[in-house]
Amino acid sequence: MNAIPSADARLNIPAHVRHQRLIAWVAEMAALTGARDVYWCDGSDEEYDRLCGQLVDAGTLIRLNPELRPHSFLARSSPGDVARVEDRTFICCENKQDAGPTNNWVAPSEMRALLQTGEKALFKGCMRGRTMYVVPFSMGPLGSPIAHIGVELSDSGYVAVNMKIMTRMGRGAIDVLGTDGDFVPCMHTVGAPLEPGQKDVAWPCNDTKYIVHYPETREIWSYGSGYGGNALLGKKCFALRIASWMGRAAANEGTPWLAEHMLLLGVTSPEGRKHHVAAAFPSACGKTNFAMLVPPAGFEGWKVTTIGDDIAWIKPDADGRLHAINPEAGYFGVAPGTNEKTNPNCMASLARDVIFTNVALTDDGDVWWEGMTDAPPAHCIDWQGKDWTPAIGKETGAKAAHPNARFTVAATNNPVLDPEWDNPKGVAIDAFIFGGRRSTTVPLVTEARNWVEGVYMAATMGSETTAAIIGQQGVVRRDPFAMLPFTGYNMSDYFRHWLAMGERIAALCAKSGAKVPKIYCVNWFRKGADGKFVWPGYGENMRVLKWMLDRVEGRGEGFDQVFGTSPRYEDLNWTGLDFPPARFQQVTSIDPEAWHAEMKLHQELFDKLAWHLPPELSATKARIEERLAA
Ligand code: SAT
Ligand code: MN
Repeated sequence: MNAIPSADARLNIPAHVRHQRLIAWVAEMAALTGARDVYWCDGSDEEYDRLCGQLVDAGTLIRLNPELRPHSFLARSSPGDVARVEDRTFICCENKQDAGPTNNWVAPSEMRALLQTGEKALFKGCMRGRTMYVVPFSMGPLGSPIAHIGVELSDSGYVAVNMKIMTRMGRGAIDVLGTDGDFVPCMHTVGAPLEPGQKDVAWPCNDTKYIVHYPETREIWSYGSGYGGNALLGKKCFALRIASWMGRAAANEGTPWLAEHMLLLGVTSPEGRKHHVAAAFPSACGKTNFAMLVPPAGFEGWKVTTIGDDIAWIKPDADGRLHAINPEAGYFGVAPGTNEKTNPNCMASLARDVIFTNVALTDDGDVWWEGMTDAPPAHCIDWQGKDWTPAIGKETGAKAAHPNARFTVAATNNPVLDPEWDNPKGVAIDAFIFGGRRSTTVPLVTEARNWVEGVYMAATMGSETTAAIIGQQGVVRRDPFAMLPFTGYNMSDYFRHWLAMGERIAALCAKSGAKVPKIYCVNWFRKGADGKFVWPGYGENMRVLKWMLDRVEGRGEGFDQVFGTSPRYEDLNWTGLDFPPARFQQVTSIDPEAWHAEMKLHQELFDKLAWHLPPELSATKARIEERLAA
């Protein structure tokens, strides 16, 4: 450890911290980064308000009109720091093959030289002139056997207050750690040191960005971005990339688990029967909307409740049931498109206590985004701080809110939060849903005939890209399990892990009488010749969900498709919706030509993932092709 002058005084270690490894690491990082001082977050409400106040003074946050949006703030990021940067995201394990062809890989020693040890290492002195916040957090209910602890060191106050909302952050996590508990160290810097006398900017960041994971030593090092999944390291970095590696590594001790990009919801029937569903969709494909779904007309008495909207950690119990927790405590959701019709529960969640990022500011001090209301405001300040009017928007194409504008809000603000959301044991999953954004080809809903076919569907999922990631939008890319940017190891090994999990739970369920979850593939996004979505989506997805749960309960009819089973028109409840059979045909039809082309894309994926690709998947593909040819 490098000695730093009067280290202990600058470290400000609170009396309740008795974890020597943690203290030593904080001291080492303070020395490496040259932070001006160290602040240990306790996670209290008083602290949150104080830090937000400081961020308002610094110009990072704007306090919204307390009458219209109480206890809420707006942040505007730098225009170059608006989404996850997948091409700057690295899995640095010893063996390149373990990261696999879907991840960027650099040898750990090389990356460490670049970030930490080399002469010009990026983290050396990176926090000069700034406070280093120590942010202890639990992913999952405090003390849950499924939960894990992380500690993020960050020079961003914005990160600290977002982590308070997104995780169980503060003193509680320190208490769980005790004197020698395990934690995942998460280093984060915006990469913008301040020289003496230099004035700060509202959103410091760096054009150079590195989002780095060392899965073998369970470390995260993030440089240069202050935005979302690049900076709130509990989320994608820990709860998906590192956790997916941990879950598979745990198979060696006989306790495998899954870390998945899935929402978790509860559905209760009018008779009071409750089921739990986990659903995987790529970023910005409506997970939050689905997790807060309001059952439509014709579904009186049905209730959908939210356990999580983005990530699930899933462990089998001794009876073979898969128990899932939401490791997060808040939602970092896409604002544009959210409104009273698409997601009234979300709008209610956002009534107060929110940090908005990159939405527009109205003249009366409230927020607005595209799709929030039918008519835009006559004038507002756009996400870049510029004047915006509908005329300017039309003329220049400028959006008032960035398409990846986000809200950060506590789960407890959600009026349909499931009572079990904080249960340390989690909820037992009855069905998995996988869905991409596809304007063609993939039908509304298909049930896999068995676990292997379900894994095939999920593995070959494609989706059109969105603003949640930097890069070209609207191009179809294969996004296996909606985990393409989040699987922290070799994708083929990930498929094997899923297949092994299926075998394991099938064996346990055979003994206990429990049921193996069913697997569904959905597509809400088919478009007609007019370029418009055919399926109304949102609350109407309940009709599809109900069919799935009928099937789970051993009722519900369907017919055999090329892959899996789909409902006929008469198998869905249409009460309250005018959706004629011809339109249903448009969203469910299988076009053999499109599917021949699709199968080629599946093969391209399999060629890319040839190393360790489970033979079951190629065999399933061959069977689908036989049916297609028949
Ligand atoms: O920025 S995040 O990674 O947290 C959001 C997303 O892409 O899903
Ligand atoms: Mn996500």
